[in-house]
Formats: sequence, structure tokens, C-alpha cells
Amino acid sequence: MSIGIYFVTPDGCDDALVCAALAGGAGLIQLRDKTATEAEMVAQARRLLPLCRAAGVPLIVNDRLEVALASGADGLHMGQGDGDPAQARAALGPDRHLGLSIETQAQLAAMPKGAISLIGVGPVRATATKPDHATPLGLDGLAQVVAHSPIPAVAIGGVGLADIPAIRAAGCAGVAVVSAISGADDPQAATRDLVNAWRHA
Ligand code: TZP
Ligand code: MG
Repeated sequence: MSIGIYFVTPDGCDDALVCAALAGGAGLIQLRDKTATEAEMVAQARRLLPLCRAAGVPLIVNDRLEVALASGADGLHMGQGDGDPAQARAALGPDRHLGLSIETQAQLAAMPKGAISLIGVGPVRATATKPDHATPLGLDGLAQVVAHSPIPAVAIGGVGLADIPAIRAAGCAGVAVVSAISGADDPQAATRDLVNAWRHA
């Protein structure tokens, strides 16, 4: 499985930012918004889905299984505190993506076998985007977790262009970013630069 650049939306993301990430070549989009209501997230996911489908890119929803189900999104990403992955898998069916955040080797060992299709490993570095993040793994810690993963992994947390060679060398299927795209003056160009770096790493 190759994902390449995985764009995770910032709170209050407008649709144009997702369009820019798609136009730049992102391979996966996660709608993540800690401030939106459930109804707002369902509406946004329904608006974004046809755009993502036209680009051939899956759209998954952070945290909220009800939003993923009501919108018909392509999957869900869960944190460690977001409920039982086996129950989410049963609700999503066998074909949709189910991601899980992994912060330690112990969490990887405890992951329910069969339910999860992708793990997000991190944070690699401290990041202001997620104020309550776990202890950063660093690139070496990332590589150690990924080496033990039976399923595809993406790196997340404080990562950008310069980290891509090490993240690819660690065996990751992609790199998940918020601010490297959302904080760029030109998000489409920033995505394209990340995609090119990934391809050539
Ligand atoms: N999970 C772990 S770190 C993080 C999430 C959602 C935030 C990543 O944001 P950024 O801006 O790419 O550091
Ligand atoms: Mg969560």
C-alpha cells in the first residue's frame, strides 16, 4: 500500500484547502475538526466526498464513527481513547479504511488484530497542532515502531519536507501532515513539493 502524502485537516478547514491538497497530489484526506458539530462535519464530508472521489482519493473521518457512517465516507481514524476498534470495524464493514493512532510499542502490541487497516505513528516531534500529544518518538523511535507493524503505517506529528527520506527509509507508506500544508502560503504547491519529495525519496 502506498499513500504518499496524507493531508489531515486543521480545525475549521475550508473546502478550498482540501481542494488544494487534492490538486497538489495528496493520496489520502482525513477530515479532522475538534471544533465542529456532528452535523457540520457530516455536511462537510458530504461536500468533500465527490471532490475526493473525482480525484480518486479516499476521505476518512477523525474520531466520529457516526459522521463516517452518516456521510458515507471511506473510513474512520481513531485515537487510543476513541472507543473499540473491533466495534468500529463491525459498523464500517470489511472494505473501508480504519486507522488507529499508535504512540508506543505497547499500543502496537495491544492493537486488535484484523480490525485496523492503517496506523498513524507519532508524534514524531512535538507539535502545536495537537496540544495534548504523547511523548514524541523521534525518527528513530518511529522506525522502531514501524519495523514491528504488521500493517501499513504513516508518520505524523511535526513532520515536513526534510523528514521524508528518513520516513520512507523507515518503511512508512506515507506521511500525514496538517501544518506543512495548511500553514503554507501556497498549500497546493506545498503538497506538490511533498509529493515529489516522497516519489524521489
Ligand atoms: N496526531 C498526532 S500529531 C498530530 C495529530 C493529529 C498533529 C499533526 O499536525 P502537524 O501540524 O503536521 O504537526
Ligand atoms: Mg481522536
